[in-house]
Parts: sequence; C-alpha cells; structure tokens
Amino acid sequence: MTLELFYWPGLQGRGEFIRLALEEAGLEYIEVGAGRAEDNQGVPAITHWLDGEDVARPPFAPPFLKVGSEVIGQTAAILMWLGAHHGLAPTEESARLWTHQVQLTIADAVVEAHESHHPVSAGLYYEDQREEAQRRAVDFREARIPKFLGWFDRVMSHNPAGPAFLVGDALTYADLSLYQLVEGLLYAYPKATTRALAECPNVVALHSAVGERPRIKAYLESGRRIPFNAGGIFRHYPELDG
Ligand SMILES: N[C@@H](CCC(=O)N[C@@H](CS)C(=O)NCC(=O)O)C(=O)O
Repeated sequence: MTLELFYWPGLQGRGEFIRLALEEAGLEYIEVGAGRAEDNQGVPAITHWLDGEDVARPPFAPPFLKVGSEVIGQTAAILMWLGAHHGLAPTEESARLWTHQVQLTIADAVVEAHESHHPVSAGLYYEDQREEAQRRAVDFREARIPKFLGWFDRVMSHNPAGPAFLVGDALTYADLSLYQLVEGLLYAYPKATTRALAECPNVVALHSAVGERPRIKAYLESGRRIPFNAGGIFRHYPELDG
C-alpha cells in the first residue's frame, strides 16, 4: 500500500520528521502537497482533510499521513504508528512508551525553535516581532538549546543497552528525529548549537551515524530533500544567533 504524506509544499517543516522515518523504512509514499490540484493533490487536497465538512476526524494541522482509509495527524502519533508497523520502535511496551516520551520532548524543542523567531504570533511576519524575537532567542540559545541537547545526551548515557541510541540497542524513529532536530538547530543557530554540542558527545555521534545510514544518506544526496529556507520552522537570522 502506498502511503500518502500531507505537508505544505516547499518546506521541510515537521514533514521532514516523517520523511526520514519513511525513507529509513524504505516505504513508498506520495508527497500529496507537492502534487497538482488537477490530480486531486496539492494544497487543496490538504485543506480538504483539514476543513472538509465530510471529514469525521479532521487533523488539526499538517503533517498527516493517510494509510488506506485512516488519516493520522500529529507528528509524534504518525511516528508512533510508523515505528510500530515498520520496525522503527521497540516491541516491549515500556520501551515504546519511553520512545514516545522522547519524541514528544523533541516536539517541544521544535515548538520552541519556531517561537524563538516568532514569539508573539505565527501569523505575524518576523519583521513585526523582531524585538521580541531578540529577547526570546537569547534565552533559547543560552538556556534551552543546551538543556534540550544535554537531556538527550543524558538519556543516551543512561541507556542500559549503551549510548549508541536513545532507546535500546537499535535505531528508532526518535533517533531519526533527534538527527533532524540537530540539523535544524545547526542551520538556525550554528554558533549556539556548536557550543552546546561540544558538551554532548553521544548526540554528536548519533547525528553522524544517522547521516551515514545507507537509506538516509541516499535520501540526503537524492535532491529530494528540500533545503532549509526562510519559510520553515528552523530559520537562520544571524542577529538571533550568538
Ligand atoms: N503538534 C503538531 C503541530 C502541527 C503544526 O503546527 N503544523 C504546522 C506546520 S509545521 C501548521 O501547519 N500549523 C497550522 C496551525 O497551527 O494553524 C505536530 O507536532 O504535528
């Protein structure tokens, strides 16, 4: 069955956390948002599921994944499903729950990364909240980036199976998402993130290892990965880094 990923075209955004899991699992998927309206794809297909009167369980926002007749929203829920059905999560219940907790913490970090440049409203331009962003970004880069990355590093240090992965002795979707979080932070806040990573050897090693996994490497080099840009969650405003 071909899976259908619904995400805003032209952006990595939260869609990228799903793409990395789909790629690592070797699954076939359609990027509905990038398709044409004439083919029942593109942005109208996304808004149909968000706003359609006939949709009983509308997702709140992209990304969402259509699996047959089922539509799964929320990045962490999509990954929980992919992990369970496609070998990217532990089988034991407590380890699965722990993986989900780690993923939700990554989601918290992603929200804060976005709010660091849009602290007042996602509906306003950056230029209209630049002063507030300056203040918010100082705290984000000085306190929050080190706290989040330090916590992931500690989770790996405390992993009874060893520090190679966040959970257990094999790759999970949370490892892929931590790779993406580090990528995004390095793009948006290169100075602050490099400084924080100097204290996080496990996270650095995981980031390198994920980038070298054959399917992930092939995807990164394929030209299909959308570059980070000024419309995404992770944005590089040099004046916010330091
Ligand atoms: N908690 C959701 C957040 C989803 C979300 O905020 N999606 C963004 C794009 S990355 C969006 O389109 N938001 C529209 C809105 O919040 O109104 C998740 O992790 O998937």
